Amino acid sequence: MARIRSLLTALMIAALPVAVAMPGRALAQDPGTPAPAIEASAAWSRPTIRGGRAGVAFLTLYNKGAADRLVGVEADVGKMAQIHLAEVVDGIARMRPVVDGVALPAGGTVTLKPEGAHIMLMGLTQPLVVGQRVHLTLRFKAAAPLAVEATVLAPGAEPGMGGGATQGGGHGPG
Ligand SMILES: [Cu+2]
Repeated sequence: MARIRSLLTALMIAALPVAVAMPGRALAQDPGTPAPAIEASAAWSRPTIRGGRAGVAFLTLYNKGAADRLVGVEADVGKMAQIHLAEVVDGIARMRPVVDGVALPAGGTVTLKPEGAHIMLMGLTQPLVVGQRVHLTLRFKAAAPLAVEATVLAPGAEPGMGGGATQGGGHGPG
């Protein structure tokens, strides 16, 4: 009997640290969905000019995770949305679709803006009016799709207030 009792004691002592450690481990494993690796902020759009069939949208992306790329976008207005790059070539401003996406460096902030990469809303059947919300779905090479709401701001207005006025710096000349 003594042997069994000591064996039981030994088992209990061995089991004790495990039992104590369990609740801590359970707490450490958050069952909730992980926070998205990429955050969007300051999403805005512009009202369309009378009869205009194309709109634009801009936003700031903060990539908390590993290096990624913004590779596509969908919008709830118009027939299709594209990622465009505005650039000045030989003194002439022009824009073209970005086929390989926009680089989002790890830990970096990239701002889509009128003079750089932007979201083009094409084939609009209704004008975009001030105060309207445009719902965008951003698609990335690695990260999960991200739903973003862009507010149509009055002409001349930009989301200057509230921080996030970071330089994009993603596209150097040449
Ligand atoms: Cu464009």
